[in-house]
Amino acid sequence: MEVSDRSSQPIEFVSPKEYAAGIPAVASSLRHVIHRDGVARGGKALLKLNQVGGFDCPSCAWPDPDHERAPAEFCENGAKAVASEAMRKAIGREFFAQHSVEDLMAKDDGWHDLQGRLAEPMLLKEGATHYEPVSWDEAFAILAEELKGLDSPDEAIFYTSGRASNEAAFLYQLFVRAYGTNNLPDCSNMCHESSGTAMRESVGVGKGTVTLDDFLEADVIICAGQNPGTNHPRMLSTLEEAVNRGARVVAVNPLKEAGLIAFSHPQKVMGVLGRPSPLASSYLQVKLNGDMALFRGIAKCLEADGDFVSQHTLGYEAYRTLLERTSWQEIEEFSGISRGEIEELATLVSSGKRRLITCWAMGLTQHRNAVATIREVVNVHLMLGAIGRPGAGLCPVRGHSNVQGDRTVGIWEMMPESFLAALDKQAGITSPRKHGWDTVASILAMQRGEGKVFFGLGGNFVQATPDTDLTAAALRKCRLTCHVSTKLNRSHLVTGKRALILPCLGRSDDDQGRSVTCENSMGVVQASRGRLKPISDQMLSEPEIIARLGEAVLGDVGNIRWRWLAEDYDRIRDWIEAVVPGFESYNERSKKPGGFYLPNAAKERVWHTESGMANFSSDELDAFKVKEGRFILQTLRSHDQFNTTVYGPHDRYRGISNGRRIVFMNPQDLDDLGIGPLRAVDLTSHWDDGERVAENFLAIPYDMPRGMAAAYFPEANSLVPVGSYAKGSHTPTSKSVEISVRLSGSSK
Ligand SMILES: Nc1nc2c(c(=O)[nH]1)N[C@H]1C(S)=C(S)[C@@H](COP(=O)(O)OP(=O)(O)OC[C@H]3O[C@@H](n4cnc5c(=O)[nH]c(N)nc54)[C@H](O)[C@@H]3O)O[C@H]1N2
Ligand SMILES: Nc1nc2c(c(=O)[nH]1)N[C@H]1C(S)=C(S)[C@@H](COP(=O)(O)OP(=O)(O)OC[C@H]3O[C@@H](n4cnc5c(=O)[nH]c(N)nc54)[C@H](O)[C@@H]3O)O[C@H]1N2
Ligand SMILES: [Mo]
Repeated sequence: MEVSDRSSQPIEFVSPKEYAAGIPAVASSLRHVIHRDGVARGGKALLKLNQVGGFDCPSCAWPDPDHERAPAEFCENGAKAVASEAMRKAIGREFFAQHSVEDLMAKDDGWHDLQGRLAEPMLLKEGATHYEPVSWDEAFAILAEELKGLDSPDEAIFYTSGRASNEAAFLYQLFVRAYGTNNLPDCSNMCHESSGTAMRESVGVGKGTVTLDDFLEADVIICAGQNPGTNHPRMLSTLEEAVNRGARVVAVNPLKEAGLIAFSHPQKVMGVLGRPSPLASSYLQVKLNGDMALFRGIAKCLEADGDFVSQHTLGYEAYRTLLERTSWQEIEEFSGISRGEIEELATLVSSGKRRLITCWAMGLTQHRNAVATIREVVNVHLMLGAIGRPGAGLCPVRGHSNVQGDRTVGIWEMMPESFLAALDKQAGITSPRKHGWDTVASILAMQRGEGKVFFGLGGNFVQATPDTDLTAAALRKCRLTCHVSTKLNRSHLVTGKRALILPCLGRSDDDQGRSVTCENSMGVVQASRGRLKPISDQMLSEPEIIARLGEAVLGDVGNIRWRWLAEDYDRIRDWIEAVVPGFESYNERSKKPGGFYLPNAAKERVWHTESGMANFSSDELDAFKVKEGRFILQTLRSHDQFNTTVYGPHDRYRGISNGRRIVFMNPQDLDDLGIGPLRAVDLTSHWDDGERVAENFLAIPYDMPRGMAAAYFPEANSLVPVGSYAKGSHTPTSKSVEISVRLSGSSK
């Protein structure tokens, strides 16, 4: 699936920026809003973004301040997300009559996003070249025919992307389980699954244990494997405030990312006119996948907090022995960081009150040993007793705005028995107990011909998953693929025999005055209400779509009356309250300004692990290694995209204009290969089952450790083998792919 770069301008690169935000960020937000014809709509929407009584930003999951909120409580990339969703342009029957599926396939992802909002249900009939309009009734009849026609409910796959509200997600999993399967893969499988798995094993809770207030009390904040300047820009104001109060920020990242170096607050006069404030006081350019070694090294230097360790933990003795056995040589070699620097960091985190927060994102979760790496981070916190007290704790920084909430309310292929039993009692059904397929298993099941109907509640499966060509072929084997979506994407074009597009309301759209709820990265649940008049009367809300699906496929079963539930979301919230602990007085509390915190046992030092204690892990030290002459490739986000939605062709902070098909490499490595800047190269990935090639990436010299490479997601996804995933969490290893690099046109 090769798609060329849209931009007709030549690719340019200049030195990367040394700070994030400031005037260019403000200018860029406004440009995106205006460019997408949404001046009035987009502008109006921005005023309601993240305000009490307004709607939750559809971009990342970083929390809103608990106390006072600024009049403009959004960032440049939140503005881009809103501008993309709030487009006035509608695409319906004329658009699809004009463009065949094949035509649309040849366009790039950025072009798809610019076309506008999906405005009416569309059907691609078997053998047809074009989508045509279909009524909602007919669409549900087709879904019912296909889903009822399967030999087993386990032949259907129900994917979720993390933008779905709690109400939509709860109703969806209710439908899927009443239908009879746990095949509920979600974007989280590719995202923070490793964090959930690791933290549940270590501390009994799969979620972060800190709040925004903790950042203001922390002494040290480590940001490992994340690029907040682009992906969580509002986090920079939190970090800035923490630094102003005396905290030290330590960045751990193979790439020098502008947002971690310094920050200029775009919404403060000082920030716009004044100097950027430095953020990271030290910047460790770790090797890709070297974090386990780095944290092992820190632990090796620490003196444990004896009281905490004896009262709250198990496994310390074994871990201590392992620490002594791990050599500095291995630690330095795997991490690429010198013993001296590690010792310095260890002194920093163990001085004073030992108030340490560690934040991480995809740089830690998308490796083969991701679970072991995150457990190693937890080990350090356990040694310091740096969890469950003010200013200290674990902070996996979530991606999608409601990915955490979706999991809380049941989107998981293996929800625990306690949840299923409560669901069954409330709904009067018997949920299946057999675990379902996660994302990787779903791809393989479709490839084998065992997954036959694919339904997506949001997202862009073919572009988000690894091994693009293999996944595309797998989807094409389905009898039906169906997507509930706001915007056109490639998953509408790589279809089963028949395909449906069901257009839904987005976060910013007025849903007859109704509000939904979302849970942010720190466990705060609050109401979100869109205010923009929907651009078409043919769009339905997600809960309505699911209710009508339930009605068409199952009819009212047990205690479930689909339409009644979806008419008034208070009723869905009452059901969530009855099923999920922590949602007492849900309706009342979620409507209060600022919402409410869900309980988090680990934060209270109550350990819901099997042992009832927090567990040290003792995994053998490990790092991804490649053959001599090869490189480790990570796939990452540019500044102008939200996952598979491409807003533009630039990556401002990294100094890139007009191109996405590029590969960043160490200048010395490029020299050794005789590859000059901007020369076209072919990338070949190597895996047990053979090679995958992606052609014509332009080489960009970049400040990063030797032997490493970086290219954008989703352009480089075709190189990630579906069989390469994290042990224990099945998260594709999007940050460690073994590749070789050669000039395009040359033989090996
Ligand atoms: N604007 C915008 N916001 C977003 C998104 C978006 O696409 N656009 N996506 C959302 C989603 S779903 C998510 S999950 C988050 C993603 O947020 P991030 O995790 O920040 O996203 P990535 O671009 O994948 O960045 C990974 C970072 O980790 C570093 N890294 C890679 N490998 C390693 C490693 O082995 N060790 C260390 N220490 N660092 C490493 C990379 O150099 C890069 O800086 O952002 C969310 N927010
Ligand atoms: N190689 C590589 N692959 C990766 C990653 C990586 O770092 N590298 N990151 C992974 C991560 S962290 C994630 S989270 C996944 C993301 O995977 P997904 O969540 O599947 O992908 P998105 O690009 O966020 O989905 C975008 C689509 O969602 C639809 N959409 C937007 N808003 C709404 C809404 O309100 N309702 C509905 N129904 N639809 C909506 C739009 O049609 C849009 O085209 O990708 C993963 N894939
Ligand atoms: Mo994500």
